[in-house]
Amino acid sequence: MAKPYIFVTRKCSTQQLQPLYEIADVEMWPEEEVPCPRDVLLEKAKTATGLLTMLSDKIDEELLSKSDNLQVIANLAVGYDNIDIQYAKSKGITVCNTPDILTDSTADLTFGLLLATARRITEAAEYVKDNQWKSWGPLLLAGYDVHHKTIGIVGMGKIGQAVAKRALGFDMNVLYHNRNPNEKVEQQLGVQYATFEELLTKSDYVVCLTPLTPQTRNLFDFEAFERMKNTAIFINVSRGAVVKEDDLYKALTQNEIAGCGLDVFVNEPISATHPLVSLRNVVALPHIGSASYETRHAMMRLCAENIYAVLQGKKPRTEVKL
Ligand code: 8YV
Repeated sequence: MAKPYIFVTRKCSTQQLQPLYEIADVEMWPEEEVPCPRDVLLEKAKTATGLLTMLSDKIDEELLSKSDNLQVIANLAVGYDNIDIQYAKSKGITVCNTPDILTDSTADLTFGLLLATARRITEAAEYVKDNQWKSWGPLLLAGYDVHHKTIGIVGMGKIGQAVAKRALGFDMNVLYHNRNPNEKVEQQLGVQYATFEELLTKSDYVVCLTPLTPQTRNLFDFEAFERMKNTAIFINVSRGAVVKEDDLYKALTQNEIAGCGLDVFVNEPISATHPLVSLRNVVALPHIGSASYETRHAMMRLCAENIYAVLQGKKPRTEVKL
């Protein structure tokens, strides 16, 4: 019997994918940073038994309808808004993601981005590197305090809770908004539920960690930014499309808010000419929420483990449920 064929859409560590090589023919797109072109992905998917995909791969009806051998898709991310889950399920394809193992790394990055934006850390480091440090003034590169301020977390899932724990370590007052209040989390962490509007009005730091769904698309529009304090800082580590980027630009240039830290954008990758990047009070990162060696390797191993399990007729560890 022919071996299963697995296509991996970006260069990953073969060591982390080792179990797959034992049971399947594994082909990997050779580039780490250049995405596999759409036509190549469509072609490979036609015969693949398994796909190991990234967020930038659009796994839609066009692709899935022609992938008659496909049994499993393992997405190297906790989010899966790049995959038509409903359609995949209707074809009997198992879809897996990588939850939990990236929670702490993503929370670390979120808090780091918050600190960098509030205290202008990246700007200050560039100031020294650009040889601009010629003298010293009492308000040179002054930013905003983080400790003892109010943070409002939109999306109190696992990453939201991990960010809340870090915020509590900085003596912050923690508000959160979620589809439903979570009493257990409130009791465990001492955080407080707020309506979306209340959270926007009261928070010094508004942190977006909600998944992208039809309900959360464009959630942060001009009206939302207008509600925030003029000294508020907005942080987005979820998905770019949760924000109306033109409205965010307008809010920043009209001083509706004081700054923002963004790890995600509507169309990634962005270039240095992106209007938001041109602003002094914006810290922009290239979607690196979970990008530590330890976590990305663990994510690769989990993807491999999930594909392996499905191909052996077993239940994968982390299947996306509808
Ligand atoms: C991914 C992410 O690792 O997990 C997610 O949903 O956004 C990141 O952690 C990255 O986008 C690679 O697919």
